[in-house]
Amino acid sequence: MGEAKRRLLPNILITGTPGTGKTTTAELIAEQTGLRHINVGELVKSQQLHCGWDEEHDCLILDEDKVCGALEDLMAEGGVVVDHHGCDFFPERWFDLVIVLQTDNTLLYERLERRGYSQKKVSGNVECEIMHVIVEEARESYREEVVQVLPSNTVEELEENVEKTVAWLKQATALRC
Ligand code: DAT
Repeated sequence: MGEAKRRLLPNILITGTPGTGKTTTAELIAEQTGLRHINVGELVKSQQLHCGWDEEHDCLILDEDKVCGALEDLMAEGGVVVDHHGCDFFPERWFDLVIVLQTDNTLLYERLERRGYSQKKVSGNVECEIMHVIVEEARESYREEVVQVLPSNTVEELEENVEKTVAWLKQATALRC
């Protein structure tokens, strides 16, 4: 039996370019389902799971091995919703559902400017969204049936994405019992 079947509850990854709504979506899913939310960026900061500062991209350099080591036991247990802007370094076996959020360029630009990012960082991230970098990364890293690409432009779409995920979780959990 695979590891995914042994977990009592499924694990979900919410990924996408910064600003697409990963944390907001993951928090709502956790609130409505009781799943444990892990924001990888916060975990990296609080547990020092990095190897310094990337001057060019204006962000911490993740120590991917340390991040995976810190999450392994929790992921084996199941019932976790992880949010992170990258997805290719996690073990594929960890996730039963991978959601990639997408946002229109203009909206994303505004959200990132509001966040106080530098012009360079805003443009870099918007370009990443235009090039579908994270969608491609998810499709290369996980089985096709596990990956769902969802729009995240409006509050209505946010609510719909949460609803769909909660419904998916109910069904997946019922199948496991
Ligand atoms: P991320 O975790 O992907 O960086 P976030 O959850 O912090 O993104 O959201 C960035 C901002 O955009 C925040 O102010 C909440 C808002 N937001 C997120 N998803 C949205 C949506 N679908 N519609 C409108 N605003 C949204």
